[in-house]
Amino acid sequence: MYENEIAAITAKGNNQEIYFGLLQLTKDIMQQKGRIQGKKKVYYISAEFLIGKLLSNNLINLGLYDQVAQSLKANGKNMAEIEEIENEPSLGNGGLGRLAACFLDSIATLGLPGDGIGLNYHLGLFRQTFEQNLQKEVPNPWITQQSWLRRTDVSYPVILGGKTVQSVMYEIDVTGYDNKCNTLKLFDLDTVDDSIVNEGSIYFDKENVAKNLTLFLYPDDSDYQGQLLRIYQQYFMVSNAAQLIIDEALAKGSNLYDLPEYAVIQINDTHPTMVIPEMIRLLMKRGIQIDDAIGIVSRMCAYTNHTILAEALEKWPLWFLDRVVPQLIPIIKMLDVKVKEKYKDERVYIIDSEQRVHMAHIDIHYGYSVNGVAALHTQILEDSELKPFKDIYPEKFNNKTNGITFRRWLLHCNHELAAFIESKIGAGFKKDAGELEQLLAAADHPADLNKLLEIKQNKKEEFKDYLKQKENISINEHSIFDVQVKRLHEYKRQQMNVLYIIYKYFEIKKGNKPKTPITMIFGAKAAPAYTIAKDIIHAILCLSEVIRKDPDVSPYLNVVMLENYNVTYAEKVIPAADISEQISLASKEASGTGNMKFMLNGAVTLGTEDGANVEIHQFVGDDNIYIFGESSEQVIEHYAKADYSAEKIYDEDADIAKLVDFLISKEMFAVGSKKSLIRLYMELVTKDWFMTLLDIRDYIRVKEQVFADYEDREAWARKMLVNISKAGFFSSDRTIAQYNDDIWKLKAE
Ligand code: 26V
Repeated sequence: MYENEIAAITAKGNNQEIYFGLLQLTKDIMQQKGRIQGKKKVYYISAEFLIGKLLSNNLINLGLYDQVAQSLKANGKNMAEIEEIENEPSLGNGGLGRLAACFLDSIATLGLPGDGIGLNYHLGLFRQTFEQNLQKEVPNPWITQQSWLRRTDVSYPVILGGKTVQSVMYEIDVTGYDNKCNTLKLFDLDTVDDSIVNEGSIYFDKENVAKNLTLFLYPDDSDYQGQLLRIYQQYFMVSNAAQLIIDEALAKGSNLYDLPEYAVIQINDTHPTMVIPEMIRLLMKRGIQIDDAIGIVSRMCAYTNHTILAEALEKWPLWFLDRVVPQLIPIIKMLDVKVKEKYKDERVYIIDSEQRVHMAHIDIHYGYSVNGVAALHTQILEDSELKPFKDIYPEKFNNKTNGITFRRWLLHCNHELAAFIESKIGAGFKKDAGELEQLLAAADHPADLNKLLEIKQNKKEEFKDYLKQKENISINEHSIFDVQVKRLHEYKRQQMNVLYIIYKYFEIKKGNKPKTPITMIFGAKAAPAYTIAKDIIHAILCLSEVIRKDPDVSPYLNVVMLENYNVTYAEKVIPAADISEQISLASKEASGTGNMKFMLNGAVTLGTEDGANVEIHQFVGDDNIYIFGESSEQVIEHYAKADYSAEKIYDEDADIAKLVDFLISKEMFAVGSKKSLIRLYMELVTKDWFMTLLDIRDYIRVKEQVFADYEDREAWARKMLVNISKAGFFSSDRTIAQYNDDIWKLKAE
C-alpha cells in the first residue's frame, strides 16, 4: 500500500520537502482510515499531552515505517535526518503529560473509543539553554504552517472574565498500532497573539487574556500572575470539553439524563476539575434540576491523583475563582454545602476555613472513581493523604499502576533491540507485551547475552555521535553510562547524585580509579521560579567543568548535563543507558515512568523503594535491581515525628560533611556563582526537606556495588535480559485495559 506515494516523496527534494511530504501523506492516510466507533467514549481531559515527535511513531503504528525507511535508504537518505526536521511540541512538563500521550496510543491500539482534550499552547514549555553554567529559558514555538494540527470548524462560546470568547478546536489524529484512529482535540483562541512574546511582555494582564490565553504551558510552579492565567486556561479547557461532550452524546442519540451511558471523563490530576461544576452548570441551563445534574455528572467523572506533594495539590482561593469564573461560584458553594451537611470532618470540606477551594475534594466527592498511579502511591493515598475520604467512600478507591507505550519506547526508539526480541520470540510481544517473558529462556544462552551487550554498545555509540553532533560534547563509548533524566525537583534528589560524584572525585584523586570509566549523564529542566532546583543544575554544570578540567580525574569520570532534555532526547539516551537512576525519597515519587522505559531498554535500576520501583523490584527480584535507602514507612515517620536533622548528620559525620563542603570549595567557586552554590549548601545543611543526607551513605555503598558488578559482563547481561523480559507489565496497554475494566467499561469494536 502507498508504494507509489512513498516512492515519489522520498525520491526528490531536500530533507525538509521529504518531511513535509511524508507528514501530509501520513495525515491523509490517518484521515482515510476511519474512526474507532462505539456508544460510550472516554474523554481524557488533561492540561498536558507530551506527545513528542509524531512522524516515525505514526508510521510504525500504520505499519509503514519499514517501507519508508527502505525507500529513503534507496535514495541515500535515512529516517533520522528526516526526523530532525520535525519540531517537538512541548505540551507537557514531564511524567504526567507523557503518560497522557502514552495512554492515547494505547486507547487507540486497544480499539477503544477515546479522545484526548487539552489546549493548543503556541509556545509550550520553555526551551532550556545553559549560559555560564546557569539555566536560561527561551520561548519554544513549535507550530509550523504545515503541522499535525487540523483546524476544525467546531467552536464554542466560553465566558472568560465576564466576556464571551469563541473557541476554535484543532485535532491531531491518534492512530492505534494496527488499528483505527481516535483524536486529540486541542482548543485555542484565534485572538492569541504570539508577537507579544517578542515584545517581551508576557506578564499576565487581565484585559489581555484573549491575547495570551494559550501562549504558554505553565511550569510546575509559577507566580501569582501565572496562576490567575492558569485558572483561565483550565476553565477554557473544561468549558469546551463539557460542551463538546454533551454535543457528541446528543448527536449519538443520548438525552441529558443518559449522558453517563455515552461519556466518561477521566480527570488527569486536578487541573480539569472545574469540568464538574461546569457540566452541572450547563445541564442546569438546559433545565435539569440541581440534584439530578449532580447525579448525572457524578456518574461520568473519574479522577487520577499524580502526587502526594502537598505543595502540588491545587487549592485556589475562592476570591481567585470568583474573579475568573464567577459563573461557577454558586455551584461550587452548593457542592460544598452538601458536603458540610453530610460530613462534620473539616478535612473533607471543599471550601476550608481560609476560604480556599480544594480541587481534589470536588473530584472525590463528585466523581465515582479515585485512583493512584502505582501500588505504593495508592496505598499512601488510602492510608494517609486521603484517608478521611477512603473511610467515606472505600468503593471509589483503586490503583492503576502507570505504563508506557512500547511502540514509542521500544519499537521506535530501539529498532535493533526490537528486532532481536522478534528474532527470539516472534512478533506477538508487540501487541501482547506479556509475551516478553518468553525471552527468559535466552538467559542460558551466552550467544544471546552477547548479542544484548552488542546492541547496548551500538546504542552507546549512536548516542555518543548524537551528543557530539548536537552539543559538541565528547564522551567515551566504553565507559559506563549512568543516567538520571527527569524534571529537576528536590524530592527526585539529583543533589544526592551530585554528592556521589563528589565522593568519586575524591576517590579518584586518592588513586582509587574505577575499573571502567564512568559517564554520569543528567537531563532536567527546572521550573523558572524554583530557585533551589536551578541551583542544583548550576552545581551539576560546575562539577562537570571542574572534573573536565582536572586531568587526574577526567579520564575516569565525566559529568554531562544534556541541554533541553525532552522526549526526543529521551528516545536517544534511554536505549544507551546502563544504569537507571531512580533515587527519589521513598514515598515522594508517585510512580515514575522513566524507570519503566529504562528497564524495557535493558538498563538496570539503582533506586529507592518508591513509586513503581517497588513493582519493578517485585518483578525482577533482588538480583536484578539495586535498592537502597530508608523505606517509605520510615520516611513518613520522620516527617510525622519531625525527627530528621540534616544539621545533626552533617555535624556528626565528617565523611558526609566533606562531600557537602565541596559545593563551596575554591574549585567550585572558580567556575560558578558563589551565591547559588552557598544557597544550595545552606539548604542541604540546614533544611534538606527531602532527606538527601539520610540516604547518602547507603546510596554510595550500593552504587559502588553496581559498578563492581558491571565488570562481570555475562552476569550483567543476564540482569539486562531479566529486566527486558519482565517489562511486559509496564505496557500502557495493560494499564489502559485495567482503566477500562474497572472504570470506563467501554466496548472495543
Ligand atoms: C507539581 C508541582 C507544583 C508545585 C511545585 C511542586 C510540584 C511538583 C510536582 C508537580 C507535578 C505533579 C503532577 C505530576 O507530574 N506527577 C507525576 O505524574 C507521573 C505520571 O503519573 C508520575 O509518574 C510521577 O511520579 C509524578 O511525579
